[in-house]
Amino acid sequence: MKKNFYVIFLTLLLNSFKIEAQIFVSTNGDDNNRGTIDSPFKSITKAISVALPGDTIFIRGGVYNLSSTITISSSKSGTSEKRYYLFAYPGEHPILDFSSMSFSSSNKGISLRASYWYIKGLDIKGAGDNGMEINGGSFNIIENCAFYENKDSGLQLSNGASNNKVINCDSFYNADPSEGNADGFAPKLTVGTNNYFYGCRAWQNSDDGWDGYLRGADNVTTVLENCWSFLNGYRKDGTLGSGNGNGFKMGGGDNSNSQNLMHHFTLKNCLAFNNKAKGFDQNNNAGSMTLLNCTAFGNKTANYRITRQLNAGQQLIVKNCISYNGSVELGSFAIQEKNSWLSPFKISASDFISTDPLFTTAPRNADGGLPNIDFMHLSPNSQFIDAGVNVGLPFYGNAPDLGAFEYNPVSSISKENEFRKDDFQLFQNYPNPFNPTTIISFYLPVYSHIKIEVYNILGEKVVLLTDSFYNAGSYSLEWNPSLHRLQSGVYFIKMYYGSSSKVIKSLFLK
Ligand SMILES: [Ca+2]
Ligand SMILES: [Ca+2]
Ligand SMILES: [Ca+2]
Ligand SMILES: [Ca+2]
Repeated sequence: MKKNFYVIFLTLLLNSFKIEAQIFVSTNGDDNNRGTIDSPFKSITKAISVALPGDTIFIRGGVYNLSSTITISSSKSGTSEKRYYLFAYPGEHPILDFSSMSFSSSNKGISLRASYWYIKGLDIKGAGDNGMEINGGSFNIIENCAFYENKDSGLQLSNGASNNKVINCDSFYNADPSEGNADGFAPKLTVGTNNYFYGCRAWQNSDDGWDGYLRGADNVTTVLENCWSFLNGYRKDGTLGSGNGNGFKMGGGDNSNSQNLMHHFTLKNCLAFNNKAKGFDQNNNAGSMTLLNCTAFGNKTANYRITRQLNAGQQLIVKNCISYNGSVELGSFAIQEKNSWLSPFKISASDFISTDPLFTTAPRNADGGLPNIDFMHLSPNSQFIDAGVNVGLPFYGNAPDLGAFEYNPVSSISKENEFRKDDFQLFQNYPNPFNPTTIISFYLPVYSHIKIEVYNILGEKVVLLTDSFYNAGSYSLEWNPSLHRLQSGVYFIKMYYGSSSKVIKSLFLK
């Protein structure tokens, strides 16, 4: 009795002083426990049932085998001042495995009907429908979650869901039995307005990477920034599926959209490649579409296809975009500027450091950001560097570049070698800046022909450091620019191997 008194007293105290609680869930917990770190609950639903606005539910690592939907009802909404937090415990990796669910539209993994939740760090797999559906909820943040092997779209936004932010999430291998419905991210059908995706990846979903097809909703806006969509329409095993297979599908409606429904899309710094059908696809959207600094590569049907006339007063704006190895089909109404298919550009593989997508599914950085890889990044001599028009996005150098990846030798290169255990590596020279000599180290996973050249700031080759065959392993070269009568300044050191190359930036200070 005494203990109960204290619990009641403490609860009153917590409520009256609005002290946020931490509630813990663990695979070895028990719902009769107190929900503390030492006495965790077993089920997420139990934690949700006792949580109050401002509370944080921490999910400990491990696999949670779940067979019924976790519903967060609208009565559990927070406020802009006091969210609910549903977080992976820091440094741990909870996997919510719904694989025992049968295929059914009512078998979502998480059904988020509330607003002002912040959900972070969860894997959600195997659900009988969506991995997560935001059903009418607004102002939620979904960060660093992965949705995979669900039997409909990984993350769907429905029933007026608006003003949600989806940050650094992955959605892949989602497939419905017919293969025609499961998208990676689906702000579609009855979605609300002003939803935002940042740093997300969608790959090998049976239907589309993103899908903004409308039925019920109209005149809604979705914004995507720094998102990648690839190999949609292909199965987990890599074989061709029967779904639509578009990268970013921006709209449409029934009967080729005879209702002229509008899904206004803005895509900035987005990348679509190797999708079964189109990279950036209008799908009869009658609303405005703005594509800034996007890159499309190798999409089978078309890299860009936006040809249907828009509703009066709507605009298609395409600026600073790149298309490589695929067609561009834009209506004459498009407002275009500085795209790679326009004069005077003539695109080629040499514009890119790498066109090999090998690492695009690599693990994310520690901060949850997309992996730092050189795929479709501009090579130091590319015609597209500083060749764009100012569209209000941050840029380096004298002007914006074309494409999804602004060329920034200093930061992009220093981070570049973070996770390449099986790949060729060219390490940042040391010391740097340097005088009089510096060490250039590189690593080869296999016996290779290696050429290392140095270029000045004008892109002129000034030194050949090596051109030879090397066994697998690590090597170091010492370089003394004075021996080549070079002046102080920036030099780019470029290693060629096979048909690829890597580059680092160095600073020689005499
Ligand atoms: Ca469904
Ligand atoms: Ca479809
Ligand atoms: Ca679709
Ligand atoms: Ca630039």
